[in-house]
Amino acid sequence: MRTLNVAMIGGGFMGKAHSIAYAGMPMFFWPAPAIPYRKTVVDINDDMARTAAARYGFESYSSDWRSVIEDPTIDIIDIVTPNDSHADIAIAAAKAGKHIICEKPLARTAEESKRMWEAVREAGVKHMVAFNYRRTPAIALAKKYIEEGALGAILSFRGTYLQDWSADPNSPLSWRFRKAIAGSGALGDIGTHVIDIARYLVGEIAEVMATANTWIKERPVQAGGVDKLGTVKLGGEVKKEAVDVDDEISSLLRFENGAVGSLEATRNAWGRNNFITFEIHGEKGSVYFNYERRDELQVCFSSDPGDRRGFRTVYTGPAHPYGEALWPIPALGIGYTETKIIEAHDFIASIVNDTEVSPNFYDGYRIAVIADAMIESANTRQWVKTI
Ligand code: SOE
Repeated sequence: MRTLNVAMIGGGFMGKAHSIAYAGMPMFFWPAPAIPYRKTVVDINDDMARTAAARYGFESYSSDWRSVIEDPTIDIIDIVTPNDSHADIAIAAAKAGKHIICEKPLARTAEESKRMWEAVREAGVKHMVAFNYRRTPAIALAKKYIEEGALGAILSFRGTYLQDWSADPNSPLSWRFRKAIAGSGALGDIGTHVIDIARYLVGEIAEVMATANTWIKERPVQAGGVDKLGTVKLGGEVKKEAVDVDDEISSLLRFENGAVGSLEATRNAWGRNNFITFEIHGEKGSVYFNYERRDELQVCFSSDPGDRRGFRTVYTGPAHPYGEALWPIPALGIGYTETKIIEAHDFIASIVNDTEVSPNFYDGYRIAVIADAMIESANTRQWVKTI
């Protein structure tokens, strides 16, 4: 069986998720398309790189990302760093002929994302952007129903991504609240997941009209270190600095195929944790999904007899997308890890079989165009076209 050597750049939370995915992928998908070998992990902090190598099972570590790009034994560059370094690393990796998987959002802006897409296209390498949630079996099942025509023509999409980890004003000002590093706030971090799901299920987004708000104008500064996603609070005399990104985005959507929709994303919604939801209405039925109950897809078909019509629950399992590879009984429990394992599988299969995988850097670029248009619309209070 072929082995592909992985160099992962970034040793934080997302590095953990990707490492588990490489280790677990052959356990779910057998025979595996290839075995991903965890060769080198890179972090600019030498201590973190050493710890990540030991903890995440990498053969070696480094604090210099350029050294792994120059290393001829590396097949895959995996980018799990903050957003401001994605473009430099990905463009250098493409020029060196490496296949690339990059965490979301692809970059800070559409302009950066476009340069990344052009670089991978010119190099002819495989590329993927890690919008993992579309690989939740229940979301892939919604896609199957839509493609089979079970919902008829799609009329509307209502999507949300609500969290509360930054609702406390004492949650520190990590890189996620700095425009220069993150590009945008809740929009880029989590709203882009909903854009990905909307494009995947309904189609290309043609026009947006948005509002953006920054509820907490300044936050205590986190001095270096890993972003702890609000689990650490910095109160008292700690220095504060201004937040220059959105805490919340709300947008109306018009799709190229005539469907309409809405998107809301915030990290300030007390009581909501990973509340990714969508409800889709078609001419012949509806589906509803909530990631906090991610084994379930709620469905309602107009063909159901009138006295039985209503939403019912399909629990995903072996009969559904990815079901044969996952667990043998419906509702045993799909998690974040499983979505990352499926993502790693589909990326590695695209390398081995020389096929295109989605979402790729083109999708990442399109998502960035739509996100930038939402910010423009929030500033101008006008509809903004995205194609
Ligand atoms: C923080 O909001 C975050 O870690 C996002 O960056 C991830 O993409 C999301 O899946 C979980 O929440």
